[in-house]
Amino acid sequence: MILFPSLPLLLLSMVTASCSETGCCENDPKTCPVIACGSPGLNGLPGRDGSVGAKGEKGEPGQGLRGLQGPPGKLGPPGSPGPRGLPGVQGQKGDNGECPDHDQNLAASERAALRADLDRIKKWLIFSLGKNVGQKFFFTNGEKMTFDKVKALCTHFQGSVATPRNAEEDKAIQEVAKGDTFLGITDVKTEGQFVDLTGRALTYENWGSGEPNDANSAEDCVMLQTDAKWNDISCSVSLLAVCEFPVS
Ligand code: MFU
Ligand code: CA
Ligand code: CA
Repeated sequence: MILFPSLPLLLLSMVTASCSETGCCENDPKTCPVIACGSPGLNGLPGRDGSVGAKGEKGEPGQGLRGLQGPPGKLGPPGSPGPRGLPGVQGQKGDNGECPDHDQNLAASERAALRADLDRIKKWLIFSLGKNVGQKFFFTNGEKMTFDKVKALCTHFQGSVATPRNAEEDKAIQEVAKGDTFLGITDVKTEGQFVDLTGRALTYENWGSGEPNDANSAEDCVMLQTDAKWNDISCSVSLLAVCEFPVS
């Protein structure tokens, strides 16, 4: 609502008010030259609200009841893993697995095929590298080494140092080696008593003339020479390595 539509009207109302207070006019005609004397005017309406004051200081905490507890906060990050627990109790034995007939037949045929392949590979190996006499294969890697190294090499390949049990095996070892070779025979345990590496007595011997002589009291190994004869020799010399493997 507009209280005073224009400034002149507002001034007029103010002049009227001051005139009525003094109760003059007749005594001082100069003061109110325009307005005729009469009853005092009505009070003006209250002025407009003033502008908003400065913000007051924060008040003391209220004395009323506390508010309700808020909802739980967000989940925190995972902690580091704990120490390993003790092993659990062993479970019960499981049921027997199923093995249909056709699977067994397949496995059997696969086994037969593998067996055939293996036999063929063995024949190639013997043909190109080794010799087969009776129930033994003889092989060499063509390297010279001390007796202990020959033993380790043959054992590594699940064989043993070549040990002739008869003339035929003796000849086969010579043919494989083509050089001075260690045999799997020693008198380390009892001087002068040559046995094989399992401690068994020899079934065949082919010593050269005057051998074994334990020269310098230091010959406990046996060498198959290129002249096909045996000679006792130091185990520390390096000779060709020949191993034997059982035929299976
Ligand atoms: C013979 C052999 C020895 C050695 C030496 C050089 O002794 O018995 O083993 O080979 O010759 C005289
Ligand atoms: Ca000896
Ligand atoms: Ca000798």
